[in-house]
Amino acid sequence: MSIKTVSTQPFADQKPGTSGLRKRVKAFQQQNYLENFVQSIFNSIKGYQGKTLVLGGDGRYYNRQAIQIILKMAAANGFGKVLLGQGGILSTPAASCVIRKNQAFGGIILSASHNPGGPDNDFGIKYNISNGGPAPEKVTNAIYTQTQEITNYQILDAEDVNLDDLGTWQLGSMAVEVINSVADYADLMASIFNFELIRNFIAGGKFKMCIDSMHAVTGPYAIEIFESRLGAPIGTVQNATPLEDFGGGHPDPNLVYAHELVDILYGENAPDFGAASDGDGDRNMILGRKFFVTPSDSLAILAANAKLVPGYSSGLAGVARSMPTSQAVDRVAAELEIDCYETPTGWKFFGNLLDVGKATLCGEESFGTGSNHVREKDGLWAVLFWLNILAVKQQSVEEIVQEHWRTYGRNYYSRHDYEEVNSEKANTLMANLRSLLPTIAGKQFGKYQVDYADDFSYTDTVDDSVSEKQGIRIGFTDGSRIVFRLSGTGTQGATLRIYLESYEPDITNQGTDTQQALDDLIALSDEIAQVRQFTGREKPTVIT
Ligand code: VG1
Ligand code: CO
Repeated sequence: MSIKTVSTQPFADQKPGTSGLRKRVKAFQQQNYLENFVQSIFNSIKGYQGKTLVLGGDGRYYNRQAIQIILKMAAANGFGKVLLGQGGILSTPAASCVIRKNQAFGGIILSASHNPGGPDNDFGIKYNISNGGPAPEKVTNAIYTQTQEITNYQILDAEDVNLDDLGTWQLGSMAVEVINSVADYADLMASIFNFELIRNFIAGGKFKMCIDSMHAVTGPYAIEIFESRLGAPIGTVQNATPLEDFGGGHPDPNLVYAHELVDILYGENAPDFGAASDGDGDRNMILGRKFFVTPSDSLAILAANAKLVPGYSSGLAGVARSMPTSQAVDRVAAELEIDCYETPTGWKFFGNLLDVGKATLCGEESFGTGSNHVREKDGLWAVLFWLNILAVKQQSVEEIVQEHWRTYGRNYYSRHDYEEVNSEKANTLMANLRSLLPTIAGKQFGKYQVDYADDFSYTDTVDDSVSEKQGIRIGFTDGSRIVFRLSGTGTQGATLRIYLESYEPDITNQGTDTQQALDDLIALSDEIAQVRQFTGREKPTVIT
């Protein structure tokens, strides 16, 4: 087997976004496109010769082909070993778990998360560092620089590797060990949560639940954990076989795309609990019977009840949330007298806080929660956390949330997305908004007075790195906020995200419909940013 050096030329569009490089499958299928990016990862990291790389993906279309290419390139570039999820499957949190458990040098995860899959849809690739977490900006910037300078890549001239049978194969001087995709992750979950308690709770027969894997990667994990280890009835997990095109669906666990599960939880004889995960298994949606838990509330409730879970029984060191996430968790942190950190959007910004033990739980409004057990957000972990709390408290999901609001007040919260907007128009909207900031501070809009208006800039408290322009936020004196930012994960045009939040301490006003409660702020966001005018849209594409 010989190592081939192939000459190539840079592609201009290989800058990683919020979570790696995401493009249409067709873009990745261009000659040398994937190879360039992979070689650029290897060129930007040092000291991996003879070391171990973890590799796997969410099983979407092009996963298996990409894995063959990456294996041959890892071998040609001098890695000692690749730990590969069986069939090329590893959920994002499981990949993080495997990197940590094996003290691997790093990992490559193939996913475009909640974006649809299939030949005409999306694919993605992301590099994770030795702590198991997404590469920080200094690494992704270095990768990007390499993509712009690349002249050649190295690949082993070899037969394809058997991805499907457990065992160790030789690829040149590198070993490929095909591992069980689920076992290490399921063991980690069993070490954090009280499986015996949850098992008895489910076995009692009074409590019913439904888990939707949306034809994506969590299927095998959810079956092993909920049905095999926790004894939930067979069929508790639906849409459990990962498909290359996710059954033609959009594997995004929210009220819009997870409608199959929503119909069940809002239908007749609805179960007590429902949950869904996204394409790569790092997101979660939590539902009670005819009840939806806002992700920001979920984070706050997990933090407030963490002591009920064995893995967190000694308390939390601190919590962290992304800037646009609601401030519900801040109130819990204040009550617990622990620190609460506010970071830019994207899990990579939590890594340092978790590594040095400043934060134990982290979360994002985009259906992502996680903890220091891995360095990615973790969908099934959040589901288990809820089950553990439910089993201890013996209350319904709705009762738990309402009790939380009574104690801490309710943060009404919603995100309005305008998808596939013309990029130029979206950029103009943001530039215009930015130019208004100095004049907005202190201004009165109806009943709202602006407290602050800025473009969020973050200084990492551990390594002092600075990330600028992370979202425009307008805060009002009553604690309400409007945040505007452009998505860094979309593959078509621009996606404008508008995050809206208000705070209601009065129990008698906590039962309003969310969109109604945020009515004035929604109108105000349009007035200030001229959203309809710039986007040419009358309403958002998706409201969560
Ligand atoms: C979105 C979410 C962000 C999340 C990111 C990756 O990013 O808003 O909170 O971390 O997706 O999640 P953006 O830039 O499009 O707003 V995942 O499940 O796609 O790995
Ligand atoms: Co995801």
